[in-house]
Amino acid sequence: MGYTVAVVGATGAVGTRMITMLEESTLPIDKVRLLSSARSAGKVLQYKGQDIEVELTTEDSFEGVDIALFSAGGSVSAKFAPYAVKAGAVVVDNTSFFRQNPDVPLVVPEVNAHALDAHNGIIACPNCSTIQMMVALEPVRQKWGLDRIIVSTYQAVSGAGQSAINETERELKEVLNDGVNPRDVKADILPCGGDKKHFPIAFNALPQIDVFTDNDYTYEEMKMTKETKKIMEDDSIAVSATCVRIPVLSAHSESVYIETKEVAPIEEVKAAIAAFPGAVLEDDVANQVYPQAVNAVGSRDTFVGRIRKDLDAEKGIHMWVVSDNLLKGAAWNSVQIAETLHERGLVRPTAELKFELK
Ligand code: NAP
Ligand code: 3JN
Repeated sequence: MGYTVAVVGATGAVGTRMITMLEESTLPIDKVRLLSSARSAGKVLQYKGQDIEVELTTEDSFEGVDIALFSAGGSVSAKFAPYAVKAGAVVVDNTSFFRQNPDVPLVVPEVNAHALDAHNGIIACPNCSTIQMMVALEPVRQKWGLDRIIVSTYQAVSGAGQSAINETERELKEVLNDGVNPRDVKADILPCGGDKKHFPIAFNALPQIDVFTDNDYTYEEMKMTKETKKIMEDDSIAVSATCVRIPVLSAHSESVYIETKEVAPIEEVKAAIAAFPGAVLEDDVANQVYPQAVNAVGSRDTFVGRIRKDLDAEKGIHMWVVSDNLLKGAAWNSVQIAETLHERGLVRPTAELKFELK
């Protein structure tokens, strides 16, 4: 007997990639159910060449579901994930809603799969920017320890959903085809749907992803700080992030500076990263080999290069980290969590419901 797998948010930028990742998955799957809001209910999507009608998400949607992948925003997970657990499903949630809940493991399988053992029905998938940084840094942390991380991101617009992709494509066409000055392009979505002002992304770089918090960092930046500490199980690692949106459609790039606890020889750092599952070393500057967003699109791996010593700090190292934000950053990490749960015999109903039914 195989599993019944539900995808909540199946019509979105992440949800459509989840369907592809399930098509390619090693999970034994009998049935896939696709869920959305009333806007897309009734629409037909394909799974392995088979037509599947998208259903409206309700509290009763999860009867008979073994694994539910959620990617429809935090409020949808807050409302419906507990009903999925109550119905006997294991939820892999791709939103931030449960990430800091102490009853919820926050998992990048290559880094902390062991955290799955204690799950209570919901497992959180970290933010895309955190995930790729974890894959690059865990092999370094394991061998030399980590004192601090300073990261600047160069994030693709697909991280902000299908509407941001559409907005970027429209703006680029207006500038390139119609000769509109990028300053005069009308923006409705970016930098962030929930804030007061919107700015063009075409030919621009926006140092705002999500809204600002009280300390002048954005939520995206604070996610990187808090999620790193939880995944690496070490509150003492200092993490400061600057998150920037650039007019790339897919794959996030990151300039990462770290200070290790012990001095780490650069060639050994490269070897440790090259040997780590999910990480690919692309570092040969003599031949101009380094990770690039265009090459990472469609891959599940995280590409790491430009690894070099800081010019002044003995324990300082710089690197460039690139990964497909919709795959390892979201859909693949979620399906990989489901595969890992299956391999460990952890796809099972939860006896005690620890999450509030709203
Ligand atoms: P998107 O392209 O805007 O898609 C949103 C999806 O959610 C659509 O399928 C939409 O269905 C569905 N939805 C919206 N409201 C709903 C409701 N009330 N009930 C059921 N379904 C509903 O967004 P996306 O880029 O795929 O991202 C979706 C969510 O994934 C984000 O909000 C975020 O929480 C999470 N995410 C996480 C990461 C990460 O870093 N791990 C990255 C990106 C996104 P309709 O077609 O019916 O509108
Ligand atoms: O902007 C990006 O590149 C990543 C965005 C992720 C995102 C977008 C909307 C809501 C998230 C997330 O996963 O942290 C959320 C959210 O669930 O808070």
